[in-house]
Amino acid sequence: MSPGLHRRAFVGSALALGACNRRADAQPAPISLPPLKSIARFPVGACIQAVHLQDPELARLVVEQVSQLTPEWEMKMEYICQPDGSFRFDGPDQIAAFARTHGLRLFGHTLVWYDQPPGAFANLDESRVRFADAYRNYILAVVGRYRGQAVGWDVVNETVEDDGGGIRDSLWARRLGKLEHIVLAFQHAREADPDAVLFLNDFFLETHPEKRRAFLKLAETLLKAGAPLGGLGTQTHLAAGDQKGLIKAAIADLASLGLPIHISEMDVSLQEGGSRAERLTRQADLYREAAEAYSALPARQQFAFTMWGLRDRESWRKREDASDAPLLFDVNGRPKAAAAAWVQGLG
Ligand code: 9MR
Repeated sequence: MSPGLHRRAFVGSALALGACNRRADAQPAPISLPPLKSIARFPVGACIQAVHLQDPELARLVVEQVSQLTPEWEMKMEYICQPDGSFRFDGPDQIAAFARTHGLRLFGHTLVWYDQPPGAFANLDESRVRFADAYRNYILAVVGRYRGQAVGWDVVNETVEDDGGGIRDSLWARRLGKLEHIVLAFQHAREADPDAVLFLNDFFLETHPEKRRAFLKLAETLLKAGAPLGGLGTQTHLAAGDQKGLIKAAIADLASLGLPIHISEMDVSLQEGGSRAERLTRQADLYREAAEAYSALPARQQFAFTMWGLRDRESWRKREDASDAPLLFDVNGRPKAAAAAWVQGLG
């Protein structure tokens, strides 16, 4: 059976079952899908926290469904960098070990984030350690530790202003320079790992075209400055009320530079957009559109498609609003209509 037929047969039966049940006004029928990674032509990722791996059902779902893991927070400065300036790696090491054991790719997230300047950096005694040296040392230590395993890194996260105005203010920008701290971060990451693909990653690139323009302009500036930028990450945190067509336009636009594209954190919140049933339909439509748009890219630009979690139970958005359900699998790990739509979008 060709992969296409395989995919269509499963999706067809899932959608047909759903339709029968709507007529009977019963509980939605269970949706049966092949593992996402078995039918996508590109790596499929999910974020994870080390503590979540203690749940055997979630661990099983992860191994079954995805081929790449992004640590949800344990590779960030807020976790690694301790108040006295020392580093801890127990959480990210557990995730890296799990990925190795199960043959999954590891993706590093994230080295420099305006939102996470730890006290150790903010209060650095520059008479003892230069800020620029501490910055380089941090990046070398973190990237170097996973060298040979991490296939890529979000080197700089969320650095573009939402109104497209330019590079955000941050501790890093103030101390090292707005553009300079970004160029340096890419250079240090490259020094630590010659093979990892180095990403600029941001959010709202679908819903805010002016931000997308600024993001692309920054990418071009970095390339001209000789920064080893290797890919563009679009987080793709959407809401069910978001307009149709935004994802396709964004992916096509982002791909115009020719760099690999990572859909790096997709989820679709139900917090806005009509009745609950309408929101679930819109959610499925957006997942389908994302899979279609990503599938349309040339293979060399398909780095990976990552969801910001697999089960609704672990989603950061559910922690903010208990009624939210932004992911492909419900709280019990059963595939939702959104999962069937995503599979359908693969073509
Ligand atoms: O989902 C993550 C949540 O568990 C963390 O508490 C939070 C702060 O570290 O970060 C969340 O992930 C964010 C990601 O790192 C960057 N893009 C936005 C994500 C959702 O806030």
